[in-house]
Amino acid sequence: MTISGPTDGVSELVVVANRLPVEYSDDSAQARWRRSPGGLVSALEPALRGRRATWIGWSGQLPAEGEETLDLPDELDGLGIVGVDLTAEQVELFYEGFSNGALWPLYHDAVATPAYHRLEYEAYHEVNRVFADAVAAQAPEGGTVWVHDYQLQLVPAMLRDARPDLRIGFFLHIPFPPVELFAQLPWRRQLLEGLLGADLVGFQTHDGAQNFLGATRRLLGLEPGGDRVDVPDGSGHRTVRVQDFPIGIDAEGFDALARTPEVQARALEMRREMGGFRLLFLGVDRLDYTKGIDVRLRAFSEALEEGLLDASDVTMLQVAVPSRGNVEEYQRIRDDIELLVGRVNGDLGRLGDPAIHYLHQPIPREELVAMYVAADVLLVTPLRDGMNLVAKEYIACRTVSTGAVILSEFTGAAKQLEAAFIVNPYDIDAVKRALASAAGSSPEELTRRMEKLRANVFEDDVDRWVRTFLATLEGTVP
Ligand code: GDG
Repeated sequence: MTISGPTDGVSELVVVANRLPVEYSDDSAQARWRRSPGGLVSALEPALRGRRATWIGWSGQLPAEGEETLDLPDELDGLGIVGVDLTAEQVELFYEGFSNGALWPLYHDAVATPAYHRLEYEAYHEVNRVFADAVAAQAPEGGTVWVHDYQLQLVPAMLRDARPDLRIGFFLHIPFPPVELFAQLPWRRQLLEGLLGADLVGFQTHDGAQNFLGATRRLLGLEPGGDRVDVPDGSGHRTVRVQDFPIGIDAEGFDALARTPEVQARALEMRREMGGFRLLFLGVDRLDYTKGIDVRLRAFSEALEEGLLDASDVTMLQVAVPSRGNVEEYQRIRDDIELLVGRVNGDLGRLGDPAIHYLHQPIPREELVAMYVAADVLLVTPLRDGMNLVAKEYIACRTVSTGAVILSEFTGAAKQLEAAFIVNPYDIDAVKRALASAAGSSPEELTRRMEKLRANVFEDDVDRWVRTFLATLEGTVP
């Protein structure tokens, strides 16, 4: 494994995440690396602007035997880039194995059974060490480091050992489970101690922060108080702050894109293509078993069968973006969902007029925004979700304050978006009723709700998330 990129160590903020925010494009005469669109990099853009920053992560490259990895640029649009190279075996064991086969299901209420394999944990430890070493070599004296997400939970403590001069923040994008579940993990102590290497540990929700503090009490015997916990450090102790920082989106950016004539025209065209129906229901998710895609398909089809919704009046579009296709559980959920779509369309569709339009492909951003503009009702029914940005993006695109969101109570977003139609996704009858209720609400009622939702999304936007996290970490918030 090699580290590539600049080595002069002069950046002020170091961001560490499993993936680098870059992609290689060879679709033009000028093949080159460019910033990958969306995701964490757009979220952090405002914070990265105006200060020196370096991003450390894996480029996603897995060269075939005998091939070299492509050289990464040292810098891209002013952002320092440092690549961490991983082997195919490490990706299989650390990423697909421990991160996505053990931690992902465990942290999402074990909605799929987590698999704990010692070899995979060893690879997780090894790869976390590689990331920590890369950061230790890059970060300037006294600099700030922001580590992201469940793949890198051992990094904070490893980094503190090597570089006690650094200010270290960690943010978990997914839920942190109740201690009764977390306690299953054979390496629970190592992960808690890993996270406690940070000065600030951030979660999406208050519940996540409380679950973590509870785990430090129950499993490490610490005595957390308020939003802090003291941890032994040499002969004394160190205080770790633990708080919720609900992530937001670039609401103004989505709003502006939704207003462009091109997107507006495409939204109208989409509705025509889908039969010009009165009401369009929409779901957009990575194809993941936590997202409850089957829940909404069932509720929608039962609502049609029982006449709660009239098939000649409604249609549904479900986008299931391909994700983690090498992990077995993901292959199974794809089969389950596609079987269900086929059944519903077989039973309830008509020639040229399916009940459910289904796409299993990545969608360009403008097209996605046109879908948000076109849809009357967004269905967000995860069994558990850290936040759910799709709900917030849809709301930001409802520029004329129409439309409705059906939102699972088990998303982080439900804690903020109280004016949505909040549902328990395990209760199909309740989801069905919510569909009918959203479809039958008066325009005034929907506008009243949407105005509240838009106020939430515009106020707690991504800029605020970044500023609050970094200000807390850097000590300007007492
Ligand atoms: C994790 C947590 C938390 C998806 N497909 C396409 C596409 N996307 C974009 C969406 C949205 C993002 O990806 C998905 O974010 P979500 O929040 O909905 O879900 P996860 O991927 O599970 O994200 C989650 C999040 O981290 C942030 O902290 O909210 O709880 O699980 O931005 O728009 N964008 C485009 N084409 C696609 O096909 N353009």
